[in-house]
Amino acid sequence: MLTFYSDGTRRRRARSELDGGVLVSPYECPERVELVLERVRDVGLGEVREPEAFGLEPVLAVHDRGYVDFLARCWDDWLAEGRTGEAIAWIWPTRTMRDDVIPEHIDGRLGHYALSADTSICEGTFEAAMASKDIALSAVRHTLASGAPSFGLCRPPGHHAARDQFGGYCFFNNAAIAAQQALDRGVARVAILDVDFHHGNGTQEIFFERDDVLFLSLHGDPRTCFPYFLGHADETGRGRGEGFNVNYPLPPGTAFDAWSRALDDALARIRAAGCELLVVSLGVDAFEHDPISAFKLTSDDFTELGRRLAALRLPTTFLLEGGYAVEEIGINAVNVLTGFEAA
Ligand code: SP5
Ligand code: ZN
Repeated sequence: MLTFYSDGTRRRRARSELDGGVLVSPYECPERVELVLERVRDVGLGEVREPEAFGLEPVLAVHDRGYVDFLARCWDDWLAEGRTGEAIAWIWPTRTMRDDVIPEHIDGRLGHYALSADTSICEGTFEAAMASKDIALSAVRHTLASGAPSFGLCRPPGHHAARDQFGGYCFFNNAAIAAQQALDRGVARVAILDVDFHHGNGTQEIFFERDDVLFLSLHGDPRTCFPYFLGHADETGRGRGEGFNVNYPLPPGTAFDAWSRALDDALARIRAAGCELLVVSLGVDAFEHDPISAFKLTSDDFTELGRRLAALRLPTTFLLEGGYAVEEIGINAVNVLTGFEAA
């Protein structure tokens, strides 16, 4: 299987994440991709290729132009205020205020475009997000052209990024951009299966009213897990999209037996919907030793996940999302891919 990767993913090297009231060194760090890349090479998964540069057009097919402009300029606007730390949102247009007038001041703009305070913006963030979406686009185009599976070693991740919001360490929604690209190139229906521990709120929001993308997510129940405000089972889609959004909220402590029952249900729905392409939002933070998550999957369970995905016999693109047990991230992510290939 081909892997797509570029050093551009390492241009984001944030210093601060607000976690439990203190600023910590971010869980989503550049070492993550270095270790996955090392593992790809160690197991001989296949060639590692540089992505092509696709510019902003495929980004604007799923994201708002004002949002993209905000991301492109945010760091400079922040520096122009004489700030020394990283850009972190601290006020939001909450239920009691207005959200229809976008502020001019960078602090107000950050609040408008951020969905959480865990994600700082620093120098290189926009460039890394551009590299990440180019990796996703290159991977899906390879799968479309050849029918062969591909792995996009994306960083930063994407599934929390909505049409006009960043957060949860995500800026551009790589899976949504890749799925839209496939549709624009003639695929009739795409399935996005999100196995990251956290709900893929951004992907859900982008496709909620559409029937050309079937979105399915297995995740920690939002009653107790980030992102808290989306990801319940009764969110099934709206309008034409009714029935094309499927959430599997699962309780903290869930291990592979219960997790894989939800997985098998999701796979049956992907089959029944006649999807022509599978995009896997491949977070590996459902791992038992992940520092910020609460599921109990083992490294071997990730291999079995790969096997079950292969049974769909669909053209498949894997895109890296979360996974913060940095020591084991390479083993866990690549286990999915080798399990897929062995099947
Ligand atoms: C892509 C992805 O996996 N994003 C996840 C973003 C979660 N950010 C909030 C993390 C809160 C961590 N609190 C854990 C406390 C343990 N010290
Ligand atoms: Zn996650």
